Amino acid sequence: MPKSTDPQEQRALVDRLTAACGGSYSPKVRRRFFISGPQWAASYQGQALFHAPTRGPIQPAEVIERLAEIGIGWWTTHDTDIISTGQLMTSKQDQILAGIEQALKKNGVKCSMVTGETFFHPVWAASPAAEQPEVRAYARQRLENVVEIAHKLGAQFIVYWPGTLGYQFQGVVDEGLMLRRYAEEINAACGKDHEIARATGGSTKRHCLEAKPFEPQAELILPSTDAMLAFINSGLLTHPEMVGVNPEYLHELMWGSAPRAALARALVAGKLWHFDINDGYRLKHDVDIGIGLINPLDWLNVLVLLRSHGYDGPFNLDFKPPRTTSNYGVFKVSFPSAVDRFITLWEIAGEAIADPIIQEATKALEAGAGPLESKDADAIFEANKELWTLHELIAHRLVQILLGLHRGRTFVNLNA
Ligand code: 3MF
Ligand code: MG
Ligand code: MG
Repeated sequence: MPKSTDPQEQRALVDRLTAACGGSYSPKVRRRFFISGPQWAASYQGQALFHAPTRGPIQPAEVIERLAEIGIGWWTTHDTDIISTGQLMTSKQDQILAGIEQALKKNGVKCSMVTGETFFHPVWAASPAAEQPEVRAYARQRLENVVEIAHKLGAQFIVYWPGTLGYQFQGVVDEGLMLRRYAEEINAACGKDHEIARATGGSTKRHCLEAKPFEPQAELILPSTDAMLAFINSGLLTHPEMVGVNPEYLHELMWGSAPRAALARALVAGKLWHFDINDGYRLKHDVDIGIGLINPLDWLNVLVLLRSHGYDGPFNLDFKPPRTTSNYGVFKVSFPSAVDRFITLWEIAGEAIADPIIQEATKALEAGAGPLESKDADAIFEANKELWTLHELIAHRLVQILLGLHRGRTFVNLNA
């Protein structure tokens, strides 16, 4: 039987083994990246449909302080993560925001994004684009208020994850009408943004739509980033130029797609403005695991794409610390290790881009080998067939770079 660890000694054990892992970056290095820590991720208590909370509550000021210590320079929040539904749009809101501004300033942290919670409160049971005009009028006020909060806290980005914009039964709502109604709310938010920007001489925000294929509803009306791009270009928005997307890695994986391809489609549309980073499994629910714990190779490839296209928006750590992690562990292990895996993968992506073998192979593939303008398919195939083996070689090379094998790491014991 291994020796049991006294509860008083468990933190010391976690500290010692965390240090023994090595591979961590200093807060100064971590702050160089546009990485943001969500209030809701840090304060998630582990509750779910079948799960009671395993962690105690934590106040926003403390979250901001802990993120600052780790070296996470940006903070993101839902309106109701910091202001209860009843206090929104009252003088209590101003008071709370003043406290938040103070905490941010004191810790050298900036608010990069504010988002409206339009999924949790019972009022959203039929979605923020429900049939009832009073629900929608309330939704518009809520979104306009989010814009006000964003201006107040100096956030550049606003995210909309509608959550319940969907249904359990088809045939009950008219999807076309619902899309129009949802557009009216986004239009109201963009209008408010223009109004505030004009009044204050500030600039307007980047409004980013986030999709999830299912959960909490069985079917969603805007289930993917592609659907959001189509919605932006549908003609229903009065300010499509102000609206982009916030894909979430796992949300794309959940419906079985290649997240990298979804990101590429947003990139070429010029709409990839914000990115929720995490990890998980295909065709399962939203497990929100920390980046790189499940699909490090896919993550490497995602970051190669983003680096190659010069993506310079935020990387928002939208994950959920697991229920088995304590309040202490959230800031000792969860957040720092997620940031460090991100930075390492980012650096490895840089290595992959600069790798002479991948570069030479890619150049050769792009140069091709057949006669141009030929109408002879067989001749084109014959001319290129040896070249195309390089696809598999590049895939192998990327795994080598991920595992450090290109630096000569081999398992000698097995070779002996
Ligand atoms: C749900 C999510 C949300 C959104 C958030 C931002 C709670 O799966 O990912 O996180 O990211 O609402 O608007
Ligand atoms: Mg998200
Ligand atoms: Mg999610």
